[in-house]
Parts: sequence; structure tokens; C-alpha cells
Amino acid sequence: MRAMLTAEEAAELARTHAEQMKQRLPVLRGRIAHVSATAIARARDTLRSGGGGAIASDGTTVEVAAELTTAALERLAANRTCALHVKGFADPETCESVASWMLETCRFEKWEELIGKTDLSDMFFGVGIPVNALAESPARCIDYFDQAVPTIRRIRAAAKGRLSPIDKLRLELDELWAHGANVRVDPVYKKKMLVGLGRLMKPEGMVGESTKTRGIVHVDASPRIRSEAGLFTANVYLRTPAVGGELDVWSVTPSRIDAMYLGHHLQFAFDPENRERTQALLRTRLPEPWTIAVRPGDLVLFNAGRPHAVRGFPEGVRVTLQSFLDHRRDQPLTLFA
Ligand SMILES: O=C(O)CCC(=O)C(=O)O
Ligand SMILES: [Fe+2]
Repeated sequence: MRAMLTAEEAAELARTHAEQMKQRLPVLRGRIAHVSATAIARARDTLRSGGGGAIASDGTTVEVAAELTTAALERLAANRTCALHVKGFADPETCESVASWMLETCRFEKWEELIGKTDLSDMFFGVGIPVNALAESPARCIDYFDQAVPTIRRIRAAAKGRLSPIDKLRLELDELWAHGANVRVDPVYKKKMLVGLGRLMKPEGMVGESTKTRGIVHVDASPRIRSEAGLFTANVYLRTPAVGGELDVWSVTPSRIDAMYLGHHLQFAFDPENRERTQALLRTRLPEPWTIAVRPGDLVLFNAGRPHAVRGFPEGVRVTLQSFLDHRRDQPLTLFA
């Protein structure tokens, strides 16, 4: 479904994609050489420091608020809070009309189906193409940019004249963050990205033991979180199950060694062969998480480098609109999904 791009623009994207793929290889090779040169020293450090033991909580808690404020956003960006939970951020009726539109008219697919795999995750995507598409193939990359802005507008239309939850998020972030907030322009492809990925979870889609029960502990950015810059994720909840489906977030700021340890195991968070063993291992090292019970209309923001998991549920569906927020000190927040 071509909606935005001209044939020339699509061809240009395909050329840039090919360039990117060529350039990425030497970068990766360089990284591997660097890792092996330092691996022995790091392993020795790990043993000496007793690394690999329990990772302590950093003492941060979940801030619960009735509205978004500059101060709460600043605390979150500086990692002084573990997550920000804005209860009743969006009007539940509008959330429900967007959820019904999504469930009735959109074709939900798992990311792994799009890339020809199975049994990887519990998440379906119904509205919008996830940003992972950019690394996949020229065709996926073209589709992503082709549909980014039209998807934003489809969601707006589904709100039927009311302010859509994701538009409200964009407006309030722009108003409250000192440097504003914008839809991200992809730095490589120079095109507007998507904001508001429609995600669906349902019991039939849950894979293995972990997703059905405590959820898959994972990160979407480096666990070595910093206050100068970081990637945050925002979800507005449109429909939630009556029982279960809570979000667990871990209040950890791992040391370099612990982050290496976590990073290593988190690579296998979704891998069907290692998933259950890895999940059990991660949970023995991490402290108790904060559990956030979410309701339609709520907004939750947290640093995507903090380990997190969505708990399983026996019945119903869980529908969210998601966006990443890229934070860099003294710059506008940039939003993309
Ligand atoms: O659905 C949620 O509560 C969080 C989902 C998630 O893993 C994320 O936004 O990175
Ligand atoms: Fe995540």
C-alpha cells in the first residue's frame, strides 16, 4: 500500500539502505575486534569485583501522577524515577474507539511473521510498522517511511474528532519539555518516522512459559542508563485485560560489568531455545521489580534500557499505542516507533 512516497523517493531509500548495509559490516568487524581485545581484561575484572552477583536496586520508584508535568519529566529523564505512570492521561472513551477501530479493521501480525520466523514474542503489531523494519530489507524500509505519516493520520481519524491519545502525548511533551518534542526525522533516510505503533497482546499469542506468566524480561536500549541521554518508551493503554497484563519495571542502574552481564543474557531474551533458561537466570540476579497495574487511558513512560516485562493474562486483550522518546540533554525530544 503505497501512500506517500514517489517512485524516485522509494528508489533513493533503497539506495541508502544498500549503502547502510555495506557500511555496517566494517563497523561490526571493528567492534568484534575491539571486544575480543578487551574481553579477557573484562572477564578478570568481573571475577575480581565479584560481578555477576545480585544486582541491587538503585532506589528509584515509580512516580504516579494525575497529569504530565515538566518536573516529573525531568526526574524521569535524569533517571531519578524508575517510571512515570500518569493515570487517566487520555480520555477512556477515545481510547476505546481507537482500540475498537484497530481490532475491527487492522490486520495484526507478529514481527517474527513479517521476517519469516515463529515463536519469538508475544506482541502483535496492527497499526504501523515497527522501526526494526529499517534494518530488514529495502522493501520493508520503503514501506516503513511510506506508511509513517499516513498511519499517524489514520490513528487521528479513528479518534473521531477528539484528540487522539498519541497526539495528546506529542502536544504535551512539546509544551512541557523545555526544548520541545518533535516527530523524529530519521538521521540516515531523512524522512519522518512513525509515532504511535498499535500493539496488541492476547493469550493465544503468548509463547513459552515466561510470556504466559511473569512476562519476558527485556530491554529496548542499553541497560547502561545515563542522565545526559537515553531512549525512553511511552505507552498509552487503550484496552487492558481484567486480570493480569501488568507492566513490571526494574529499578536498576547496572555498573559496567553488570550491564555487560545483563546485556549478554538479554540478547537471548526472546530466543526460543534459550528463553526460559535465560529468563530464570535474569530474575535470580535482578531485585524485585515495580509492578504497574495499567487501565485504559493511562500513560506509562520509562527508560527503555531498564529491564521490563509485561505479565501474562488468561483472558481479554491488551492494546497500546507506543512511541520511543529519544532524550539528549538540551535538545528537543524526538519521537519515533
Ligand atoms: O506494553 C507495555 O506496558 C510495555 C511494552 C514494552 O515492552 C515497551 O514499550 O518497550
Ligand atoms: Fe519493551
